Order: sequence, then structure tokens, then C-alpha cells
Amino acid sequence: MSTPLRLFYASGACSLAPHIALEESGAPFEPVRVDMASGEQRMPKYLRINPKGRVPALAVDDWVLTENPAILQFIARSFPEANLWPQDLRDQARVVEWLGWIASTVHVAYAHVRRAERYADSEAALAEVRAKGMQTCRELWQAVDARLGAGPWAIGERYTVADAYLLVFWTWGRGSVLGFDMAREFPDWTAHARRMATRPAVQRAFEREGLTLPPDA
Ligand SMILES: N[C@@H](CCC(=O)N[C@@H](CS)C(=O)NCC(=O)O)C(=O)O
Repeated sequence: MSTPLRLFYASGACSLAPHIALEESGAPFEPVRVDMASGEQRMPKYLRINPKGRVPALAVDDWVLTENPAILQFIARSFPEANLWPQDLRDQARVVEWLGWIASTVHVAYAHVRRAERYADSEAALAEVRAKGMQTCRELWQAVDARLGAGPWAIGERYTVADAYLLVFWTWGRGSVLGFDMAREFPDWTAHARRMATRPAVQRAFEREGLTLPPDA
């Protein structure tokens, strides 16, 4: 790939997953920070890049790719020497299963708590959406924890982009929105996060985004 990739990301957002994947790939890339606090993702300049008004977006010249599962697969398969995408067909399907579940179910459950205004209008309905979202998140966090039990990585012995994606939701679990005690409630997921934290690529992405590596304090 001749032109460097540009990754549009926001600190601590789900764009952390492709940020880690790019660091793992060893390929040169330009990280472009989008300031979500000031609503930069909804401003015309960014909407020209991604009309959805969301991060991540990955650009090569004028070609722009959005949606984490697509971006993660694209990065992993563009740089095969980094071994972020398995060869075995069943293993590949398992990675796609994780990416699909995280994007369609885990992330969406979190949005019911963090972005309840997407799903309801009245104060009473918003409170219900948040409460139900919280319950669903706890159930899903338990389900992820249970699936990670065998480890060391999401699909077993091989590290893949699914592991980078999972780390986003571990950090959101410890955050103020969900406020889970990750180490106590989700020990296998926390062991996975700790393994992630030993990887230089993860450390570089966390440092650039100003995030605290697991375990935090
Ligand atoms: N389905 C998208 C979701 C992207 C998404 O919702 N990104 C959030 C950050 S984690 C965002 O940009 N939110 C901005 C907003 O809602 O205004 C993906 O997986 O890439």
C-alpha cells in the first residue's frame, strides 16, 4: 500500500480497536484525532469524510472505509505478515463471529446506557432505556467473560483483531458509564485485558489516546 492510511479516531472510543490493529500491523499510518467533546464528528469537515458522523473511519486517499468489523478485517488482511487474521477457515469464521457480535450486540447495548437519547425521548422512557441497557450490558459482559475463559485469546491460541476490539469494551466496563468492578466481576476478561496491556502496540495506542492501561490502580 503506497499511500499511508489515515485513521480518524477519538480518544477512548471504539476506534481504539483499529488504532491498536494499525500499531500491530507495523504499517505507517497517520492518526487523525476527532474531538468528540466539541462535536467535531458532526461538523461539515468531518461529515465529508464520514457522513455517518462517527469514528472510526479509515482513509486511503479518497477511499474511505467505516464500521469496525470492515476496518479491522481490512487492516488485518492488508498486512498478513502481522498475523492478525488466521489462515484456518473455522478460525476466520470465529473472528468474524466475534466482530459481528461485538458490533451488533455488545456496542449497541452500551449505547442504550451512554446514548439513550438515540432510543427514546421522554425522561421516563430514557430512564427505562438506560436501566434496561445496564442490565443487558451486565449479562453481555458476563457472556464475554465466560467465552474468554479458555484463552489466552478470543479464538484460542492465536491473537487476532478480535482481541483489540474486545479491549475497547473492557475499558468501557471500568468507565464511569457502567462502573463495573472489572477484576472482581469479570476475572477472565480482565486477565485478557492484562495480557493485552503487555503488548507494545497496545501500549503505543493507549499512550497516544491518553488512556490508562489495564489494570488501573
Ligand atoms: N457501528 C459503528 C459504530 C461507530 C460509533 O458509534 N462510534 C462512536 C464512538 S465509539 C461515535 O463516533 N459516536 C459519535 C456520536 O454518536 O456522535 C462501528 O462499529 O464502527
